[in-house]
Amino acid sequence: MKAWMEEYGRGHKMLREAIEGISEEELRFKPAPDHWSIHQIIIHVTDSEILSTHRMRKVLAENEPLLYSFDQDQWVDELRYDVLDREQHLQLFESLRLSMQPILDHLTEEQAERGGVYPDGLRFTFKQLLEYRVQHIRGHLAQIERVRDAYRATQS
Ligand code: NI
Repeated sequence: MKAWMEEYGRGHKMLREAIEGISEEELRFKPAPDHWSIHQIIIHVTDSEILSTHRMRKVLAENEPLLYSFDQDQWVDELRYDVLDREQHLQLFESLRLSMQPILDHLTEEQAERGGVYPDGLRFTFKQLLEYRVQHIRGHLAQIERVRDAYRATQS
């Protein structure tokens, strides 16, 4: 659990490092019409963080609450991620993670095992939700690398 918390705390730094020095053209590049640009990935990661921070707080505050998911592709289109401000979202992501830090610092074993249930009946504990947050960033960092490879391929 400690290692997950530590990486959770570094998520913002990892994202910043992954996009450091990348040109706006590359940040907006889409490997295919239905694939996300790095810009869109950053906004998605933040939107996902808004929902999951709420989810993590709900699990701690309420007794076996109902948890919600979102249709991520629909959000990209309907919220027009292309016109949203990336820097604002990076700051928001950082604030969300920082806001959880005192909660994590004082987390008891009982709290770590508290859970919530999705409409399909799947139950997740706070600990699992936290681990999923870390894996979510890992997955999207790998995706950013794939987009960068695809961009480089168009430049040669
Ligand atoms: Ni995602």
